Amino acid sequence: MADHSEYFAKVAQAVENSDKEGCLRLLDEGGDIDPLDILEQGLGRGIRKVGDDFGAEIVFLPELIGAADVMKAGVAVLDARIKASGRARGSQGTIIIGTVKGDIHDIGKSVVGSMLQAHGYDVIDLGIDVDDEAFIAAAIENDADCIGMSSLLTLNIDYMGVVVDKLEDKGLRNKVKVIVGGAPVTQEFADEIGADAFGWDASDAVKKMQQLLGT
Ligand code: B1M
Repeated sequence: MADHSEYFAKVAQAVENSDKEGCLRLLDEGGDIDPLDILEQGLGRGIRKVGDDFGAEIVFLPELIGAADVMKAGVAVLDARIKASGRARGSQGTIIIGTVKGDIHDIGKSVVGSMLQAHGYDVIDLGIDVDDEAFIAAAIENDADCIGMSSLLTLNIDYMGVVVDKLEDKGLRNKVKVIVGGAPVTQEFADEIGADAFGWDASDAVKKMQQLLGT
């Protein structure tokens, strides 16, 4: 297998430098490399470094926003490649996905949605800052098999439990499965709130969905 580590390091650096033009040029050059690898080992590595530096107060919000902007532009390019790699097949199920109320991080959630779509699921992406009513209304309206919730904020993930409880109240819990994910989310947390599955990353989310829906 070819060693792309130098290439991934350059992509990561372009994100860290908020260098959108350079990043998009690199993505053009890497058309034959697995887009998920570029995402995780290139773009993802860069944005996590900026996130860590932000947490350590080495960089500040403008740098975080600049790097996120490059990341988003890069994800859009890779998204198209991920979706194009999905073979046409009958629907494997309908999934409502969104970032929960109070949280505006949308990159990871969108990647998970694209991967599920590439694997034959009908994905309805409600976007960011999604409340319980919107999740449940969309699930009913689309006769969904599953709700997927994402959050990156530690203080926010409890809201996922609110949605699970509301599904229960409405008598929908046996009909609609729930998968949760995002950096602060763990399997233990998923168990605690009564979710059916936890996805570590986009590939794991697909694997768990296949297990959940028997597809
Ligand atoms: Co924010 N942010 N941010 N941010 N940001 C984090 C999350 C943080 C860890 C940075 C830090 O301090 N080190 C920190 C959270 C701390 C905490 O609570 N643990 C943080 C903070 C504090 C904030 C603000 C509060 C900052 C402020 O305003 N003072 C603010 C939040 C406002 C709000 O939401 N109400 C904020 C804002 C922003 C930006 C707008 C600048 C930007 C987001 C842009 C956008 O999304 N359009 C941003 C970014 C980019 C980050 C970091 C740097 C990167 C996030 C990202 O896109 N990662 C992040 C640091 C970090 O993550 N290390 C940080 C790449 C993405 C591909 O990975 O989203 O983890 P990720 O998704 C993965 C997996 O988690 C998993 O699969 C994905 C693909 O592998 N996954 C799922 C995700 N969802 C899933 C769902 C599933 C299954 C798997 O099933 C449904």
